[in-house]
Amino acid sequence: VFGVGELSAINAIAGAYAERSPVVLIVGTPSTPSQSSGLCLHHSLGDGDFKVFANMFKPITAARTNLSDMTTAASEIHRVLEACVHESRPVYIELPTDMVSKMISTHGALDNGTLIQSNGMPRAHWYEDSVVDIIRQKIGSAQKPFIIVDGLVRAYDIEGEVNAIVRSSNIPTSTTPAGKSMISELVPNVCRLYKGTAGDPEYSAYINTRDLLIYVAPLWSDCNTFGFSTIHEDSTMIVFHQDAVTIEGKEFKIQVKYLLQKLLESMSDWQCQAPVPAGFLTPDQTSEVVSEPDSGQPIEQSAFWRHCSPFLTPGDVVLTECGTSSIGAYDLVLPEDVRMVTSALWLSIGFMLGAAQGSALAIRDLVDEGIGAAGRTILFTGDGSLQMSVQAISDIIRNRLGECVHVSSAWSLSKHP
Ligand SMILES: Cc1ncc(C[n+]2csc(CCOP(=O)(O)OP(=O)(O)O)c2C)c(N)n1
Repeated sequence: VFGVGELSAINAIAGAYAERSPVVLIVGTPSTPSQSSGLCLHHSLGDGDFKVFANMFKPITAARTNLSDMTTAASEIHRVLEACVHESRPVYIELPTDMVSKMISTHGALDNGTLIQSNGMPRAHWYEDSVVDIIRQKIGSAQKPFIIVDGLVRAYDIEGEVNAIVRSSNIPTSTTPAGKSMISELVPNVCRLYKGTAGDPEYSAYINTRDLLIYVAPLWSDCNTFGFSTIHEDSTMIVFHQDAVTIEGKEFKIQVKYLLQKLLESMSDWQCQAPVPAGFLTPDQTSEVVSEPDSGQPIEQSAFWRHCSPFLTPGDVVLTECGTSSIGAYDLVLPEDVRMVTSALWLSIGFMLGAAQGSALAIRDLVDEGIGAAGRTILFTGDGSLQMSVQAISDIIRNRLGECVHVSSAWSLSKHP
């Protein structure tokens, strides 16, 4: 609903814009005659301005349209959906009430079953090979290369390429909080999460002394970089963005998805020989044993999360709400094929319960349509955040999403170290 409804959603849409989530916001607006005659309608500001809310969404959506013209409605829907997928960001569609029952021509619309490809930018074929050569040469001549996989990998649709490079190259690799679950944590060259100055000083020193850092899809927010401490000198980094790669500070405009595919091909006969010290590997690859908590003693964060790890199984989607839950969950050890959803930039409490509902519903739909595997949705949230959107539990019950498991971090857990 325009005005009141869309403004209730504006925080979530801004978050989706900041964190690169593709969302389609469809707003039911007053009929076109009511709008053009400037009536004083409920849910409006009473001044006859019906564009005011759409204008508020301008800075936080990739594209907008008002379906007020039957002749262009189909092509307009196509245009905004394309922007949504290409930019992996929200879009905004206004639908006046009198247009709902109109029949429109499908001219300009997507053909049935046509998928919009994630990357719309034209390929710069003519220098792809030279850029691959430069990168390949830098990697080959580095003594101590290291890969950091960050949070925008899925938004850039390069998860497959990045995983393949990590596995085939054997280059020691880590993720940031936002990048957690973008690569399998059980691959032998995958190390613990990189927490910069907030983490183990020996591990940070090890990464700081790498002579080449390959940073993929960075989300360089204060929280995700632990006060910007995981961002290294330009001169030691190759940074892959969506449509550019920066090599030692020099930027090349290029579609990175194709660049990574060519890089993978060019590196098929090469493997990094630098071993990772065992202590820096993900804990499941070591013999580290977590002792049982002492009954009567407060449960410590460090033990709690490690004890939760065996509960996770392949196919699960794990959502961690802002606050203690998201920070604690950095220490979960994820089995193969577990997707983690967290926030590392917008960090608005309360959205994860609704997101968990959406995740469970999406998994069920994908299974029903035969295009996805079954898996549980597991939410870790604090009691404060839960209260922000607790009514989403009614949707979980209504949709019979029995697989949704909610763990509220109790006072005793969150307030004790
Ligand atoms: C919409 C919004 N309001 C306020 C904040 C500031 N904030 C961050 S964490 C937090 C407390 C969350 O409490 P709870 O969910 O119980 O988490 P825990 O105490 O376990 O960290 C608040 C108020 C925020 N991030 N988002």
